[in-house]
Amino acid sequence: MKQRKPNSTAAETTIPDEGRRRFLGTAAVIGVAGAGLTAGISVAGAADQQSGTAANPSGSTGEVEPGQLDSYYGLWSSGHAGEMRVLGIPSGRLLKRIPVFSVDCMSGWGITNESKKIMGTKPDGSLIYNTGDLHHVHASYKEGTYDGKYAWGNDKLHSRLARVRLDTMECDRITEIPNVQGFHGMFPDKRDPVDPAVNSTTRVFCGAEFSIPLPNNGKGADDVKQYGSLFTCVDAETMAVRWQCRVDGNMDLVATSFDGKLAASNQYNTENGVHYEDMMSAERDACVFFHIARIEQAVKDGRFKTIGTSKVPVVDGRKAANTDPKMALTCYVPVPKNPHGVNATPDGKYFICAGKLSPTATVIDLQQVLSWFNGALKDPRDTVAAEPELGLGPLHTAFDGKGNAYTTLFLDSTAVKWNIEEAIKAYQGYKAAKVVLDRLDVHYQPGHINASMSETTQADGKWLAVGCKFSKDRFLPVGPLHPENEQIIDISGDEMRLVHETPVSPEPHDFIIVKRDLIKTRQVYNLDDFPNAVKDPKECRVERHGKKVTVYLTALAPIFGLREFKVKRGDEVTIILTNLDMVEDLAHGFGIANYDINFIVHPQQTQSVTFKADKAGVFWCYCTHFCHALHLEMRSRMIVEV
Ligand code: K7E
Ligand code: CUA
Ligand code: CA
Repeated sequence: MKQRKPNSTAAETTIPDEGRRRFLGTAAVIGVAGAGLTAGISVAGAADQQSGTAANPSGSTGEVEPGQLDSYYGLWSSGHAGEMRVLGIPSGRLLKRIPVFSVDCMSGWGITNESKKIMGTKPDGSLIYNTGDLHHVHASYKEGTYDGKYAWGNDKLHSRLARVRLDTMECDRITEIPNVQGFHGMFPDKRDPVDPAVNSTTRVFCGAEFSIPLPNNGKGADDVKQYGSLFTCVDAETMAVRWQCRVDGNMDLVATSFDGKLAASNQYNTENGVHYEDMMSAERDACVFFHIARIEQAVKDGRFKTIGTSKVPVVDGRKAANTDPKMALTCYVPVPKNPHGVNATPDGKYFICAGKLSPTATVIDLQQVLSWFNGALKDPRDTVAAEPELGLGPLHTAFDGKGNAYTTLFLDSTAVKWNIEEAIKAYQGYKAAKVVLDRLDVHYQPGHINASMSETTQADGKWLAVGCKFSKDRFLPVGPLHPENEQIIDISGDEMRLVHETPVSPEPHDFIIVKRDLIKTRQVYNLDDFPNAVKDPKECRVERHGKKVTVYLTALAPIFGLREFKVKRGDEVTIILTNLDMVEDLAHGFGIANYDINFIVHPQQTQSVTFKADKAGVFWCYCTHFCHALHLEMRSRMIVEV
């Protein structure tokens, strides 16, 4: 197998001159702000920069020259780091880490009252969870392509679904899913629901990998028959859990159809095994399909139960309860041994399940699945349109919008390009079908793979990223754990060409690559969006109600509104801090020595923290984020009196 090198030096992106000028203009304003107090600058530059997307002519190196912008946002998972990451694509440059499930001083995530409210707290005010495991990132759709509104990430560890708003690229909601463990695959609707009477907003569908006793209340641990897995539907806007559907076996990844009718999850444990060996005894497992409209009708009709203390309606999608296809909520399509990954083709016709323990990928025809649900097709296996042999350890599949699929082969350390229609012809017995078009070594053991705009109607066939689980010898060693390796591949030509690679902190799983002009970010908050904002330095003060003390503070470079404030030992202190600066990128930090508090507040934003003043003395509070030539002088004193 070959490994190809880049062969040209074509620059990747250009910014239109107009956007460029405004960008430089905004940067200059920051400099001015540094010298004094500038107000009233509206920040439109960033939106302008995002217009226009450069092509990658075949032969591009993927190199983005200094000062140039990437043409895509990569929204990356981070696994046990618990955060979402933003990479520029094709450069692979890390642009931002978005804290989601883990505490992070960069933003004060898990430290401010506002972030704690999103993350969830115990009665004593401490976080319910300090850890997470974010595997999958998917963004909101409108009419088959990204609308730039939200991105979601799952927490496999504590079964939570988080939402990140894409205008600020900050997490705004986290929902815990009841009665499941190992919440793994997740995918939002790709269009507004078919029947507006049944549901008014789009949904996010969630699979659960581990079965648990239902209810999980300390009884039934030894009775496998009481174990089950639930497929969950969450409302995209309210983030409330709408309904759940109990299945036989487990679930892994999730895909949704472009017409809003079907969702599916691959199942590797149809054996309902509790131990490792048991999960591999069957030659075939399944891809379970959900008939969404029927499930929502069943919920509406009251044909559901609830489990344990949860009020969420649970419908029965198990085989025994769904023997009549015309009434069935679920359809179990047999696919070879322990599949992993299920992906929807951008033409809306097929779901593709990768084989993992089978060297195949299974192409399932969605029209045929609907036929089965209508009683026109007897055997669910007849929904399979193709099952090409690709190589060892197929895991995930991406698309170029030209009828080709790209599948990672974990054991072969290869990405394989194959043609879907040719695979269908081969399955129908056409001997001359040319299924596999190209193979490329990747380094090493690839898991997820994705292409620019892959699972949208705008799949553009430009860039492919491969998340390699092991980098081995590719980077300077840094102790026992090597970085992972995200490899960027040009797929604009007939052959895949590796253009470069980026080491990333372990361990990302899934990611998506979104055209940059589909995401419009904002840089300055609206002061009025914060009811507790301190709108003028003159409003800075200390208010006491018994042992509860509130400190109202402003930050305006390079000065905090109070040079000092006094509280008493034993007080419960709440500090409310508003950043009155109005210029993009002019964040201030607030750290209190020996009090374990550190957060930042963005222009026109208000953040607060609450803590017990349990140590007497003088404690410097200083700006922890470089903001100004006099940043070091930007301080206040908290005096805790005995
Ligand atoms: Cu790593 Cu998407 Cu959790 Cu496959 S999953 S590799
Ligand atoms: Cu304000 Cu540094
Ligand atoms: Ca199995």
